[in-house]
Order: sequence, then C-alpha cells, then structure tokens
Amino acid sequence: MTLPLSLSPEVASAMEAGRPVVALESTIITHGMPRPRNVETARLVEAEIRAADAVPATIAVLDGMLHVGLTDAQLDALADSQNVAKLSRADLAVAIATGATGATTVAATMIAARLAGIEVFATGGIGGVHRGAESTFDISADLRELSETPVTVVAAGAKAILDLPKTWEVLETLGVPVIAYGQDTIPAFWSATSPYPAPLRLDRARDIAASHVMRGTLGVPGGQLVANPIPSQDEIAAEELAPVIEAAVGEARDQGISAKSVTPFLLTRIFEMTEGRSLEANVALVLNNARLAAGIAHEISVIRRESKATDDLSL
Ligand code: PSU
Ligand code: MN
Repeated sequence: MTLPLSLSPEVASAMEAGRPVVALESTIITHGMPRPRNVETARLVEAEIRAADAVPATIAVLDGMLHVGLTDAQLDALADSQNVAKLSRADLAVAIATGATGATTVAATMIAARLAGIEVFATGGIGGVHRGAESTFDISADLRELSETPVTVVAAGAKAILDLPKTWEVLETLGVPVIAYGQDTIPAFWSATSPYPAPLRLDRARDIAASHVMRGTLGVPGGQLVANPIPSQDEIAAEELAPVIEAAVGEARDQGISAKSVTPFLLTRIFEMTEGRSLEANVALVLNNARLAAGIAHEISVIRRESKATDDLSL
C-alpha cells in the first residue's frame, strides 16, 4: 500500500537540496490556541523560520493525505474548522486510511517528519505525565514517540499543567535526552526556570546538532528533547501561575474531563483565568523555539554536507 504523503513544492525542493527544514505541528493551531491568534501565530512561526533562512513544514492530515508543508489556504481552512480531530500516534493510520482530516500532535508530527526526512521540529510544549496520573494513567504518547523516532524536538519543556517531575522521570526511563538550552534547570513552559535540574545542558546549536547526528550513528533509536527557556521578558513567574494551574486542574477533575480533552481544556481555562496573558507567553515561546530549531537544522545540514564530502573523497 502506498503512503499518501504530500510534500509542498517548497519543502520538496528544500529536502532535495539538503537545505534546513523545520517541521511544525498543527494541534497547537486547532486545539492549543483560540482563533484568530492560532492562525496568526502559525504564520508568524513560519515567517520566523524563513527569516532564519530555513523552510517551515507545517504538518496535518487533510482528506486522508498526510501533508508536509501547507499552503496558506490549507492552513486557514484547518485553523477555521470546528471540531477537527486531534491525531496522535494511535490515530494517524486510521485517519489516513479513512480519508479523514485532523491536526497532528507532537507524536504524530514526529512520525510524519521522519517519513519526509525532516530531522528538527519546533513546538510550544510537549505532552507528558498528567497530574493525578497515578489514578488516571494519563501519559502522553509524545513521550514514547521521543524514544522511538529520530527527530529533535525544540520545546519550552513540557507544559506546566503536567506533573513535571514525573514527566522527566519517564523520559529518563525511556532513554530520551532532555537537553536544557543555555541554563542548568529545565524550563517550565510559561516560566523560564524551574526547581528541576536539567539532566543535560548544551549552549550551542552546533552541539545539539552533533548530538542528534551521533545518536543516529550509534544506532540508538529515538530523538532528543531540547528544552528552550522562554525569553525572560515574556515569562509568567511560576509562583504566579501555580494557583491558576491548580484551579484549572481541579475543575478538569470535577467535570470529569479525560483523555484527549484534558490538555485543550486546561490551556483554555488558564487562558481565561490569566486574561490572555498565558497566550501571549505561549506565542513568544513558540517563536523562540522556531528560531533555535532553525539554527539546529542549519547545523545538521552542515554536518550532513561535511560527512558526505568526506565520504565522496574516500570513494
Ligand atoms: N504545546 C502547546 N499547545 C498544545 C500542544 C502542545 O503549546 O496544544 C499539544 C501538542 O500537540 C501535544 C499535545 O502533542 O498538546 C499533547 O496532548 P496529550 O496530552 O493529549 O497527549
Ligand atoms: Mn493524554
């Protein structure tokens, strides 16, 4: 059975030429942000990547076709549609096989990026272990995907609505490198720092790129999580956000919100309770992640070119 995979002309020619390409997810557009900021942000992120001389590849399933790189019209239509499906690892094949339309989560975007040959992906925050997971067992498929699929994901850590220490423990168990960029603690999404020491720290895109390539050379499956702190002028202090998150998590529990609905519910309530400030911070951190991801993609393309030149010489 052939895979209905469609690379946009821009992405296809960049891949062909070995130019840096950065994958982008679509669940953040459909389920992570309210309209019209969702589509505005999606465009700003793409522009940020182009400004850094790389090519953005926003990923979604449209009528059963796995699209890598969307036209403006496709992006608009997706951002405008109500009740679009949220596709993770479990749903992707069913959606494609049945001609459905849906937005891809971090896990599904990683799978699509790998199929297209894209090695770097920028988002806001990955999914993780939810608070209360000891009774709900709610652990995002994003974590296992990071341990299996060789894509470097640049995020501002995991969303602070989660049980962060448990999220870091699971990633350690799964053998996923959690690399804080330029600081010693793991950032906490809307806040630049946290009490949690980073298992790994790198200060240069070049080193992150080299580590990504080396993991593949070692034959160790999986990717890397680069935890990039939100710029300090854009952050919301963790102390200020803690009671808001507590309240939102309590409401989700009382209302019996479960499974795929938990993350969108919490993000919406926190947006309402902070009168939109959480969204402004979210937009800022995604843009910041896009810039770093473009830098890493550049460095990976340089390393790939150098090693190809060495191979050609030795032939
Ligand atoms: N980051 C954001 N906003 C989001 C998400 C991430 O800033 O909406 C999405 C991602 O697509 C991530 C998903 O993969 O939330 C996690 O959902 P769940 O907890 O149901 O696995
Ligand atoms: Mn979940």
